Amino acid sequence: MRRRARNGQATFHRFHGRNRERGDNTAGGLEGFASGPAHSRVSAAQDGEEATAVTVSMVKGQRISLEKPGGALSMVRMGLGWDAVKKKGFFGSRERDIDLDASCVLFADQNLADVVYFGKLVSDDGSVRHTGDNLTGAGDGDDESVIVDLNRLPVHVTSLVFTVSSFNGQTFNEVENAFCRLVNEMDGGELARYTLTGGGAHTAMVMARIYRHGGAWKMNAIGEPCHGRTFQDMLPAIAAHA
Ligand SMILES: [Ca+2]
Repeated sequence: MRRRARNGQATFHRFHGRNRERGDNTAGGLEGFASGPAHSRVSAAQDGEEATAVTVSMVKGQRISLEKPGGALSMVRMGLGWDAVKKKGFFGSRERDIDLDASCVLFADQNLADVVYFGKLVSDDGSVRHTGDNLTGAGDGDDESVIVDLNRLPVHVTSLVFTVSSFNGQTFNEVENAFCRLVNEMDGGELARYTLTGGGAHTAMVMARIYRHGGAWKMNAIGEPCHGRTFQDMLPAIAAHA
């Protein structure tokens, strides 16, 4: 779904010409990641589907391997969801729609390679696809998703950083139940989930990264608050996690 109210979308494609800056605090704050899952639970997967039997509930900074027992992952979906905080008022509780936008920034080492977001739903090579803009956060489950065909991803792409940003500048104090979760798109099994807690005066978050590591894929729960209404505003913060 496109929103005509968003003027200047075409200019976003100019990011290819931007300076490819890298934050100088690249590793800062990432060293203390947890060594194991916060907890695991058994999902509704049927007997025998070992690969999808466990969801890892990730904590901020945690890294996990995404290797499946018995075979590599081929297609994954990063689903992002949120709800608007319900505010109690004179006429009862009400909620104001909040339009968060999921973006996925592709990096080749530290260089920006491509981006997928509401204004560009498919990566140049077709391997990364955004399922479309959600303007309100209404409903349960994933509000916006990015599907990644890991096998089709060019070999020079080394990491994908997933962000959410608040298009109308509303802060995370107006957001609740925000999460991202990585799903095996082939069977629907949830591989990992990272839930945000607390609000905050920020308007954007670097949520997570999936990256190549020794020929395998890993996921890193980042959870770094930042500011920006689009991924462009957040590029220095995003690049620090490339
Ligand atoms: Ca949106």
